[in-house]
Amino acid sequence: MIKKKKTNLLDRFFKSNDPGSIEDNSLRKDMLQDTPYDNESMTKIDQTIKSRFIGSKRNWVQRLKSGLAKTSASLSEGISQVFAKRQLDSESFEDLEDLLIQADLGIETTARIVDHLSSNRYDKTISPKEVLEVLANEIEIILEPVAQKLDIVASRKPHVILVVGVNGTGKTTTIGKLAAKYCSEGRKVLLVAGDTFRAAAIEQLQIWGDRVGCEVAHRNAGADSASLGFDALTKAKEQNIDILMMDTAGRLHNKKELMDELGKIIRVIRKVDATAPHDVLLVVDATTGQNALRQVEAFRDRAGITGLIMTKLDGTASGGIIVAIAAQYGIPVHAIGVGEGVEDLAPFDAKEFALAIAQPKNIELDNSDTH
Ligand SMILES: Nc1nc2c(ncn2[C@@H]2O[C@H](COP(=O)(O)OP(=O)(O)O)[C@@H](O)[C@H]2O)c(=O)[nH]1
Ligand SMILES: [Mg+2]
Repeated sequence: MIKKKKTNLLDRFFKSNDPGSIEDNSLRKDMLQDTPYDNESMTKIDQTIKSRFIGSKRNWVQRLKSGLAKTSASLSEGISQVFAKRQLDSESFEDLEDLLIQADLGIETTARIVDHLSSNRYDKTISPKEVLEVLANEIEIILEPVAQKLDIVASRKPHVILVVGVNGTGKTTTIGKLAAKYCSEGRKVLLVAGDTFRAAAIEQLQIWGDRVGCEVAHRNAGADSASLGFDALTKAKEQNIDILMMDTAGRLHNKKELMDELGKIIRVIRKVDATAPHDVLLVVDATTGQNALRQVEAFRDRAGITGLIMTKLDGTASGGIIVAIAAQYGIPVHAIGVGEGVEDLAPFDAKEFALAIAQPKNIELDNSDTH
């Protein structure tokens, strides 16, 4: 199992380049006003701040676990049936392969897990719990390299993020959540209502802007998205904005002219800043299943995506697909959506995710009736 170097807890949840968010620092300051400044008090204060984030982290993990409960239950039930009182042989491997493929984990991941078991345990008995542990381990190894924070480079004024994806995946909501996080860190954020197809989409982003307290550049429905992007970026440069996040209309990945329009947005933005966009984020709905692979491929080829955010992992998600995407494309996964609220964007953690899919707890009770 890959051991992750433990970094500061707050750093793991929030930005790496900053010493701490404005919110954390002001909380620390408020608490210091009534407290003597010594080591013991400082430790207490830091623990209080940490517990706030541990609290929200637990909430995310619970949502993730319940979102993946269906996948994990069918995996653990299936594994219990296949491996109870049975040796590892070619027949049990085939049954395991079927289970893993059904869970959307993908061919590479399935092959990895089966290879691991066949090279180490062939002809031996194995408990369902052990199989699940191997599964969690291998999933973590696959996810670890792609679990990467979205790094905002402070010297870029602005750091430009373009958000793309098919309809209804959660692009606008995710932009709102990210904007809330960045604004709370004291960064100057400009949102761009680049989904000019529908008036409601422009309004939706404006509501998020009002809610989190940041400006939204917009035009009327039907306006040219690329030229809106050009003007917004020009304005952001003049106003020393830290982060510009541009929404785009949802488009089917197999509609050529709509995909070409994304290329146009990028070309026009580059007339203002040749290095932009610095991130092109694909928002993928975890309930989509296998279709997500085709979306990743098309948006990678046509819009040069640099990272993914997977949403709706709180629902009845088919979360295994994220493992298949990681194994096949190796594209960074920056965060996951675990609800519709402003705080429901969790950092993507390989171990947490692996354990949520392969929850060993599910079969601990059944274990007694295996060999
Ligand atoms: N349960 C859940 N719903 C989400 C999540 N992210 C977005 N949504 C919902 O999905 C729907 C579509 O979201 P929207 O941001 O408008 O998608 P867009 O068309 O890609 O911009 C809305 O009802 C959102 O509230 C999530 O992580 N979990
Ligand atoms: Mg939208």
